[in-house]
Amino acid sequence: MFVLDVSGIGCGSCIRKITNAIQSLDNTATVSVDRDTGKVNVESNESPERVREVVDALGFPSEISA
Ligand SMILES: [Cu+2]
Repeated sequence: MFVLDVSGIGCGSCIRKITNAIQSLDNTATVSVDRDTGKVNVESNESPERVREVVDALGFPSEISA
């Protein structure tokens, strides 16, 4: 499991977009988004950097959480 710090999550539609994008990269991924903190927990065999790029490309600036 890894965590991304994601900016700009405003509503449920943002959460769906992010979840769908990660799951189209890895359809076995489990994604859980905390809108208040911007923390996105990801269970995936994809690398954190790859997932971060996908989220970033959607227009949500993101960092891999330390
Ligand atoms: Cu939104």
